[in-house]
Amino acid sequence: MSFQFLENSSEEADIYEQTVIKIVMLGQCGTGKTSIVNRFVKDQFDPEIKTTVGANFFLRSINVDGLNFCIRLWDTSGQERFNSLTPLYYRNSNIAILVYDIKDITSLEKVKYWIKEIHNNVKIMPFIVIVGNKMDQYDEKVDLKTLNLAKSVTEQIGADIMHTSAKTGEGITEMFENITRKVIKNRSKNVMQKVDSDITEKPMPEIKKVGKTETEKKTKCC
Ligand SMILES: Nc1nc2c(ncn2[C@@H]2O[C@H](COP(=O)(O)OP(=O)(O)OP(=O)(O)O)[C@@H](O)[C@H]2O)c(=O)[nH]1
Ligand SMILES: [Mg+2]
Repeated sequence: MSFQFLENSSEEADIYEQTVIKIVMLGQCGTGKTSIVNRFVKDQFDPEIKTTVGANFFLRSINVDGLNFCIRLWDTSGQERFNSLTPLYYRNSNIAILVYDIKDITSLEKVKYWIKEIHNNVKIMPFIVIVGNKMDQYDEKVDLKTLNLAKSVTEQIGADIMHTSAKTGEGITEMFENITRKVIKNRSKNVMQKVDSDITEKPMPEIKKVGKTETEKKTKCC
């Protein structure tokens, strides 16, 4: 597990002054959670990216409709051996982004799993957003069934659905802007708080700079 901060220290200082939106990324191994975060935070895509070990923490500021927000992201591992740690990250979140792979219908099972899991373990449900990633590979003939199934899961729980490609960047900024608007609309003490009271959260694992993600070989994924 590691904490990752922006390289630019003045930007880092600024975001402590802003209102924080706490987001957790959940989903099956290999669906592209870390790639989505990397595209959003660093505007990068690494086709050789390694599987996440435990969870990594990211901060980024975002300006939506003229207002500044601090997005605080926990990117969790999809590996089952880390599932027991995951409540630490989703319990305190405003938004849970559940990522599925549009090329892999079985990744929707994990989406359903996390919906149940969160529902059973929190007092106040975060907003759930289901994100179908890898849209650059979308082929209607093959993938429409998966998309329709994802839509029906989404409708059943009254969540939002969005589609992205971490590879091309399609839909990534829009997705984070939309979920920020969603939180603003439902502003309350429960869903928003200042980052300075929040950042002291314990336990405090080692701090690393962006780009030195604690990872292991992709072959060990799931
Ligand atoms: N074509 C394409 N490949 C993607 C996209 N997003 C991620 N990938 C690839 O999918 C694989 C898995 O991506 P990760 O970001 O590591 O997935 P993850 O969900 O973080 O996986 P874990 O950390 O193991 O849970 C990598 O080979 C990525 O390069 C995308 O939008 N399009
Ligand atoms: Mg990852």
